[in-house]
Amino acid sequence: FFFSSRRRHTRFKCDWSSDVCSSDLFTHVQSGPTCTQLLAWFGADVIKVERANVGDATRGQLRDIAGVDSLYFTMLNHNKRSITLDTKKKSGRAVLDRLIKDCDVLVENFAPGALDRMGITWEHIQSINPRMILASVKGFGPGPYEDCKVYENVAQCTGGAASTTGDEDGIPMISGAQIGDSGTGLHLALGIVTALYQRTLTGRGQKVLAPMQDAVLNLCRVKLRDQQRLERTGVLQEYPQYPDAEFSDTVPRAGNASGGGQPGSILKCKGWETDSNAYIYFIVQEAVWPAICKVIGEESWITDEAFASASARLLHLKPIFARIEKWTKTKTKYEAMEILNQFDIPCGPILSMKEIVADESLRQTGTIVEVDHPTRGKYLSVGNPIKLSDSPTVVKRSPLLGEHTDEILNQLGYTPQDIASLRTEGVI
Ligand code: CAO
Repeated sequence: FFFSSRRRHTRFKCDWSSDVCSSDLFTHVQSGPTCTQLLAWFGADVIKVERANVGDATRGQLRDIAGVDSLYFTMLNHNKRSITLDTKKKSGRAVLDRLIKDCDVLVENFAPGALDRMGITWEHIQSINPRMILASVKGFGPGPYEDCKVYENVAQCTGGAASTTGDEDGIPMISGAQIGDSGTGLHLALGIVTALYQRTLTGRGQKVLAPMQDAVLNLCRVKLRDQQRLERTGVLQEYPQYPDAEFSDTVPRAGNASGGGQPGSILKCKGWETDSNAYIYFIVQEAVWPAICKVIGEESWITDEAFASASARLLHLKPIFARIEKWTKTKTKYEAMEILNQFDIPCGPILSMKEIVADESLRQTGTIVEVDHPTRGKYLSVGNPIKLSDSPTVVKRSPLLGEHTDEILNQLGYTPQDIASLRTEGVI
């Protein structure tokens, strides 16, 4: 993936209102494509470089329709163009060098060392285009594991998420949210935008590295906070282990307890016996404690010393949530939400993917979009979750493998004869 202010004035057309364009190079699977998709949504011209006849492995993974690009691929590669290129062949490398010359940012998330093995070292890139920004996702930063390949769940484990997620007495747990892949892609996108801005001041490109372990740890910041609190005080009062169980010397898993200063829990709602998502997340926010007591019919708890203060309540969270749940079980999660909202009590229903898909407001804001694809037909995707008031995102379908090869080569100055011979050589 690349950005270029120069290209805007030369061969590549930029549809960004600012002076930066981009093309995507060498991202595959999820982390890199998440990053470049975001940049594409913000108007960057993203060129996805894929191996001829092979493409990003995710095109064929988890397929729901035979022979058609998977949802895995289509949902991570909107608004991009695709060129096929064998960068291990001499003439393929020459095309790549042309791209490096003309583009601004090269984004890659290959296994460690793969780019160097291709001969695309930082020195080589700099010699062709000193303004180039080289942005990489790797599993780990410099250290004992820097040469390791990493996938999502490995990052969740090494970044501290798995050891701090799960039932209090259960095994480490992986989150459904792709914090290792998509989370790292988000971090990388911010690094790229920052490097681009710095380049406007210095005139020089730089390397941007987002290691997956580091990104996950950044998202687990509160757990490192808790580790230090535990070492100092020996307890974590808002954790479900308190006050009955012993704490060890490391942050335990906290089930569904709220990580913040306001205790929270997942509570059953009407229909929980048959509906696996008939639950609500309920937060006992200090400011609304009197309102909570009134709603659940325990007005005496407003002044009862055992419950009146937040610190006193920490000793009785289990009976408090059990009593609130007695009330939530009499309501559906939506009824409970409606009543609790009237009193500004923070809560949220546990929404299934099916319910989210049906959410009209998410469709209206473009966070859920319907996209048409030439071989797949219509499918749903998550649109740009970041909203800019002057720059609304238009989500365009992902490219077919090599769909823009000729167009891009032509923009780079290759003639139809050149393109034909690259095709005969098996380079594109
Ligand atoms: N032309 C020629 N060769 C190409 C090419 C092209 N257009 N595109 C890729 N290749 C080659 C690479 O150069 C590499 O060759 P070498 O092994 O000879 O150096 C080879 O294809 C495979 O690349 P890879 O090692 O990155 O791919 P993999 O499937 O073995 O590993 C992954 C995948 C994700 C584990 C690894 O890329 C990785 O650790 N990436 C960094 C961390 C990351 O982003 N993980 C997130 C993955 S999403 O869960």
